[in-house]
Amino acid sequence: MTTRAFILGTGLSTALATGALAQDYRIEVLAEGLDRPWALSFLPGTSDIVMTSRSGAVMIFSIDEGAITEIAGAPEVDSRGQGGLLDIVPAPDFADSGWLYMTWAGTGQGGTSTHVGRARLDRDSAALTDLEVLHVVTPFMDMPAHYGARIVFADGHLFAGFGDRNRKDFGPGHIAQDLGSENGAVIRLTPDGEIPPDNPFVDQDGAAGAIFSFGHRNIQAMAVHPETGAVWLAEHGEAGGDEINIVTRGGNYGWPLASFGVDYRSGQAFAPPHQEGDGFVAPVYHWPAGRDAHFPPSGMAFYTGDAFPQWQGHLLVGNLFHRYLGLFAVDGESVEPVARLLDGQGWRIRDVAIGPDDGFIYVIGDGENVPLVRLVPDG
Ligand SMILES: [Ca+2]
Repeated sequence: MTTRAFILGTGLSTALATGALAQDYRIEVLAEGLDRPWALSFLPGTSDIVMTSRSGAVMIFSIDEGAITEIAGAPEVDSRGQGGLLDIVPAPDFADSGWLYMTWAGTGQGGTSTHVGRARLDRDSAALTDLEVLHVVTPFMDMPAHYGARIVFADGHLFAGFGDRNRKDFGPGHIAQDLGSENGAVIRLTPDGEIPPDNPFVDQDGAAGAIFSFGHRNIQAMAVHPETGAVWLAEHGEAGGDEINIVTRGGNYGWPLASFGVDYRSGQAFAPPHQEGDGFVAPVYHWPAGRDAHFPPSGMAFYTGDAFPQWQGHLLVGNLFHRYLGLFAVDGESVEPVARLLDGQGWRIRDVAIGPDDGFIYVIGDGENVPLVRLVPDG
């Protein structure tokens, strides 16, 4: 592969602490000046990366050419606050169907809501066609925050995780505890957007049939475990109390009735922590309260390539506020932090993907004027 010509620059080579997972790497900058990117995914069967911008743009970065092509026909989005065009994921049968699945904030009913849709990618015309909305999260709300919204395919279905729209009523009536609301929940759909008849709440009066799990605060990362096929996610706590969870059918993940975080405003706990016997699904890993130790997650990926064999099966999660990519050792359902990758770069991490051919680790920044980089083993 002759990829060096377009590389804009290389960063520091950073050795990890000693240990079985130690590995030097270097940082190669592939593109600069990106405007508010939110997601990146590799197009199956290619070395091309599809990316979104919260402004509403869909772009393809060709590793072979080192160039970005903007794709026409993206959905109309509301990019106020934390909204805009969010995740983008190719269908499992992308090679045949060309479907790209997306999430975005859209307007209606006097507010905004997270939308899930898909469109076919026509490479020849650099356009999306056949755009269709598959699911609109209900209810619409007037707060432009905590939309989620990641998508993964697992178990032959589409899973999407949404946020609680930043509701501050920390009681049992909270929207994340309301099975009639899809905010603060994970939904499960067929690839055509239908509600599967074996979803956990389809026969429950007043419940949204799409819901698969609930009691989540703001899901910003999802990934499928490469061996178990389980859906893992990371969600923001309030001030601290961020969590890594494994999604279970019908599970209540506790927000805001159980949390390791504290109220942003008062600094006081507003709920007991997750504990044995409270009826909530506890996280497999959580961060403590407070801004120093918290870990507001962004994108995540299990490492599955050959370039970093020590990291095989372990988990990479972006940390927005503290601006690094966390490497976590995973052993079954045990999760332990190992290293801070890309620490000291000065930009927030938004999403991470593993190159299917080269096994390198691809990362986009968050905010305005941020790069696309990759981590390549060194030494
Ligand atoms: Ca929880």
